[in-house]
Amino acid sequence: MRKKFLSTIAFAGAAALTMAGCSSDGDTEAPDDAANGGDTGGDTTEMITVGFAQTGAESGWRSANTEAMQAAFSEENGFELVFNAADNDPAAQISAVRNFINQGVDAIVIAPVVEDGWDDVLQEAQDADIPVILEDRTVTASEDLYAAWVGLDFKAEGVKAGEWVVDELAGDGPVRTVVLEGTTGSAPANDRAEGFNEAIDGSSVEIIDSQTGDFTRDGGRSVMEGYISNYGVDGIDLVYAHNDDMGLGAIEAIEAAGAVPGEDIKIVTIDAVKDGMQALVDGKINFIVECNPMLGEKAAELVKAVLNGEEVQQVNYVEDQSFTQEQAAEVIDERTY
Ligand code: GZL
Repeated sequence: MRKKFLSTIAFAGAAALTMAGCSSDGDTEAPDDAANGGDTGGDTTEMITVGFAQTGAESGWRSANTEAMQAAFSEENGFELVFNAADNDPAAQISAVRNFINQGVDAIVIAPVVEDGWDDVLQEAQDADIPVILEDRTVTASEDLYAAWVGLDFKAEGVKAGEWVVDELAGDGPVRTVVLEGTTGSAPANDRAEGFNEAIDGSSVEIIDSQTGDFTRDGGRSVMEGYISNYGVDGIDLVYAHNDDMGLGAIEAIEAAGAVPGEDIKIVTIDAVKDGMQALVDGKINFIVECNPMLGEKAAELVKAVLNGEEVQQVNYVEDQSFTQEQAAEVIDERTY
């Protein structure tokens, strides 16, 4: 699939220099190779065709991640990107990967919607000698079936969120907590729950309900409406949302019920995208753990290294941080997503 083409810039440049060497005043010194008919064929550049199977467009984080991937896998960086967004549908995503295999792409990058169900299609990619790089979420399939993964430590994000809650909110009385879970079966939903539960274990933080909002704002709002109808705004002390978008939906539901988000009901979320950080600055969210979506450069570096036959690290973590309301106010204007 790799296409070779003359790097037109080098060729045109050499031709221009040759012309300059023949100019009337004779003053422009063209480089020797151009002046004496040297090789001006330029170098050939191989375009790498990459099939990218994105989860969908479910959240602000996903949009930032897609933009970062498209910027990294650009033509000027030597890539031809075949992009598919699966609308959060695991079956559609696996089908998209099968299409990439049939197209004979040079490499496949996947942000897997869910952890399970990947063994067969990853084996098919390996049988077709097409390397697979995972970005963002992980899978339960054997590491032998993909070349590398780049992303964030979701469990650590859940621990950070839980530790802040214990330090800032836990005391004698119970902290009655409702959870807005990410997409069922996804690595971030599983790991952020595990990390948070570990961190609150033995404290007065009490999870009274936990349902999925599928990482979307609408999902967060409708699940929060259900919680408010079941427990009343006075029956809930804290919302732990697995991403900003569901937290922003919860804010809408809390305000519609006449309560004050960030005060009557505290909110802790994960991602730190622009809208979430603004809500944090505005006092409607109390703490955010960042999940850095800028994974494109590392993913592109891994693809090129693997195709060049270089050894690569199987697990590649990207750093992230966390923000209180005061910290968010200091940095929000300089953030890029
Ligand atoms: C996390 C990513 C999650 C984000 C959500 O790396 O997979 O999916 O936290 C996004 O906002 O929808």
